[in-house]
Amino acid sequence: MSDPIQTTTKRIKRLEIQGARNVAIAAIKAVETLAGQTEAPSKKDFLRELSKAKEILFASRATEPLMRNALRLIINRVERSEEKNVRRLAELVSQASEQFLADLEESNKKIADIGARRIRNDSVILTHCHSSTVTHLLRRAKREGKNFEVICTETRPALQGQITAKDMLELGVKTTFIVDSASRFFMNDVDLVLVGADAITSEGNVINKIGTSMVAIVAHEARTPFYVVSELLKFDPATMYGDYEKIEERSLGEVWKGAPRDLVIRNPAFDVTRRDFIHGIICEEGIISPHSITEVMHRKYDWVFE
Ligand code: RUB
Repeated sequence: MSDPIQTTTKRIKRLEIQGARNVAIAAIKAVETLAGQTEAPSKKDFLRELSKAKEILFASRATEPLMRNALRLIINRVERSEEKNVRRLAELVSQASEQFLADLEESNKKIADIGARRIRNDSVILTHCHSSTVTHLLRRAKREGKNFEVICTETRPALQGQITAKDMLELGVKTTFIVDSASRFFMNDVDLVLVGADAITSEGNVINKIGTSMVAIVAHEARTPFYVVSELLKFDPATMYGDYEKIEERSLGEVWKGAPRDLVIRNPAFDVTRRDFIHGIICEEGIISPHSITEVMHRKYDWVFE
């Protein structure tokens, strides 16, 4: 039997599974499969197995609080249960996983409903990288009969902008593909910038694909509204207690294969966009100010602070 944790981790590291939401969904499913296959003789052994799986998945990509919040919640259910029978505990993992996935789906739907209203007819929207949440919102707007164009940035070095561009063409949306550094060139023609999020800090800053903060600054300078489209559970509670969100650094070969020896290459996967450049976070609770994030989290998902 193949190891679901190792298989999923490999696919996440290689970006075959990308985007915070898809990463979290894949990690949840891997843990659910592991629980279904477990041969742990006792609750203690089962918990040890789950904890090891969690650590391996967390290490697959450092900047993924949605995955971390989900797996903590699911494994906590087992820790807190009075149940001793491993089979029944495995069922508990399955139930908690399915519930989390259903809630995530519901949030995604609400975000699309709310965000689609922000799309004006005949507008031009710029997006960076590939966010399944942004794509879902645009799909909803299109289905509602809104007419709009999309500009996709290439998103060096892994070129996730190509995924967005293909999604948009499939929707029948007029799509323009540009290199990242052309963002300012086109910004005056843009009505709205929509980007996803990997993490939201307690101060309301947003971490997303490298280059997002540059797009935000450019949008600010051009007075173009810049919105983050994100499930609230991308909030990282550890930032509340002083931790910085870790920024993953990826392989140098992604930037320049066969680069001269002794050349220093850096390849951070994400950057931080300050809340001052964000008009609003479009989330399942509505369009909120990034300043209100901890208040909203306490109201809606108080368990993340436990
Ligand atoms: C993807 C990225 C996406 C967010 C949000 O980076 O930065 O904007 O993850 O995506 P990578 P979603 O390709 O390195 O994973 O809305 O799908 O969660």
